[in-house]
Amino acid sequence: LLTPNEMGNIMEANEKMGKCNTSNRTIIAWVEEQAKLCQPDEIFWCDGSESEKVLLTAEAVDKGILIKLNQEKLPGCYYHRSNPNDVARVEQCTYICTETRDEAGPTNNWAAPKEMYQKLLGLARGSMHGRTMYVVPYLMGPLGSPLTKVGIELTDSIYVVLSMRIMARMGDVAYKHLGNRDDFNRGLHCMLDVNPERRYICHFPQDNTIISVGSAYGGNALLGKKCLALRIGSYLGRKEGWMAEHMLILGVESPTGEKTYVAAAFPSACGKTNFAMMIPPAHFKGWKIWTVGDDIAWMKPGPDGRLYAINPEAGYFGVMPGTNYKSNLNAMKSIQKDTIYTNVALTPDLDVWWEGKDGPPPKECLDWRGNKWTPESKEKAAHPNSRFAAPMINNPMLAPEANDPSGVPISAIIFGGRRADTMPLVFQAFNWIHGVYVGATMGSEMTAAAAGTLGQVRRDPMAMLPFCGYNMGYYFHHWIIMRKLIKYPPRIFHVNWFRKDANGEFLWPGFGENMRVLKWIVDRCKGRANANETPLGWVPGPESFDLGGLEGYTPEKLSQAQTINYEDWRRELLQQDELFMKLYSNLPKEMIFQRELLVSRL
Ligand code: GTP
Ligand code: SPV
Ligand code: MN
Repeated sequence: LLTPNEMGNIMEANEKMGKCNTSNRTIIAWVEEQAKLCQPDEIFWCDGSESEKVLLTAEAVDKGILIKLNQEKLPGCYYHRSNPNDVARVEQCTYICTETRDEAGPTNNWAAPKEMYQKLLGLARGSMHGRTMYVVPYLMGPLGSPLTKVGIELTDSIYVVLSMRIMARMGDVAYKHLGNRDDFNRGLHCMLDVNPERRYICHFPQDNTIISVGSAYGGNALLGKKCLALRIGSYLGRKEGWMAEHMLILGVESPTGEKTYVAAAFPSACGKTNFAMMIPPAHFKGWKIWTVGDDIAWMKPGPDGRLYAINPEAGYFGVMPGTNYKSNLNAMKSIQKDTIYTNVALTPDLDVWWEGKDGPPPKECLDWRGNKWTPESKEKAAHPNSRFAAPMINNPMLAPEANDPSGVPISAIIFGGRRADTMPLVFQAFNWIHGVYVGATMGSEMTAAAAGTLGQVRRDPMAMLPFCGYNMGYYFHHWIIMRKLIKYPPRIFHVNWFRKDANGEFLWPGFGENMRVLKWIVDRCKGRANANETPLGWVPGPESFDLGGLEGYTPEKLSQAQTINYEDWRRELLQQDELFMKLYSNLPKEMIFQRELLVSRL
């Protein structure tokens, strides 16, 4: 690490560092205006350079915001502990501020823009006294892609700046993409006193503006991710004829070199990162899975009539607990360098630990709160929503196409929830509209990714309940409309890795073994696998689902995982109705029709 002296030298050597580095007048005027409001002691304009990273990292370490980890084991890696009250997304403090309440719809918190601006500006006023305001320009999407968007985030958190530089293409590259245009997303992020009482994550889609105060947690504070790429993105997508989705993107390569791309929407902490980085079991010799993205997909019909997807991000903000060399080798390889670990445990030799890591727990360490922890402790050492932020270039199976401005053609869209019962392992929707219905009625148990009740099943349409930036009824309609714009629509599937038997054991081994399900899906898309019709959709025929090499797993267990229990489905239909009733006046009639069809098939 640099001494203050060396740091001074770098500063002197690079006089430009931190100085205004854009000639875009709209940006300069906007930053000045926000600075007048927040009154920081200093404005630091980020350029995304290596020397800037060195300087800001040193400052974060100096201020105790980051702890430098054991550089022999984890080069370039740092440790962060959040305020214990600030560990997850806060849906109850997240608002869509449109002119009318109807535009935000019944599934979002709504506030009138005027009133919310007033409240937020009141909170932001003078809030950066004694602090630095960082100007963080970033791209969501590869340089030069027509889908790519520019955002500028003003923040008084170095942790946010350093995380943004991992998660997005950050720095001068964004000014280059923008040129003299003024259609950038305006993001303001203020730490305030990190008090849940003064925490608001607010979106003003009509102004392309985000204001987030009182939290430094990823989904609340890294404004490019959920706020821009999903909430504002979905709003823009509806206006402009594309889709912003909470989906991973992966490429399946067959032994003959054929590549098939798949996008999958699972709710938060329900397996996207794991699926996107999956390693096929030995039985699938010559098969490879390439990661394009692990959380967000922007999709638009291409000139050849297929649906093309890009991953707007440049890094992975992944769930830490349960990540190990067996469950997710590529994630483990991705976090060995240049990674920020948040809210895991810290060992005496400055290594990190979390529940589910390979090997025995440390005899003693500091837990995510900084308290002494031993294996006898009752509390968890790592927070259940502890996370890593790692650059995607670390992933050995990163698809080169992740940087392709035109994206990848999607053959299948997969929906999936975390369901202990009711939902079979896999089925295929009969057609696009039926698939939209399957996505619209998705249910999933709540996880630690959001503050709230754990384990409760709730409706989470297309895994977008917390992320749809407008009325969910219009969103379903947009999905239906998109069918008309896509000549060769992807096939739609539903999966559930989490079904349990009467003893509470998973009925499906999951993780790498999900390749078996994926293989069937790919084969279906290519017209190579047979299927049986059920009331829910098509399911694998006995010869088309490969259980080879899966020791101790029987076809009986598979059929248990695939069971359609009619009692369960009567209950399921009632639960689906709760969401439909909420959306009643804006629900596309196609959804009601699909429901009637399902009832009659059941
Ligand atoms: P977000 O980053 O919150 O959007 O989550 P994600 O969808 O990327 O979830 P992730 O892949 O990080 O998985 C979250 C949890 O699900 C971890 O605890 C995993 O161990 C567990 N998980 C993932 N895949 C499987 C699976 O196939 N079977 C089982 N049983 N658990 C899984
Ligand atoms: C999720 O909760 O879906 C995440 C983590 O991917 S966060 O970006 O923090 O929202
Ligand atoms: Mn997510």
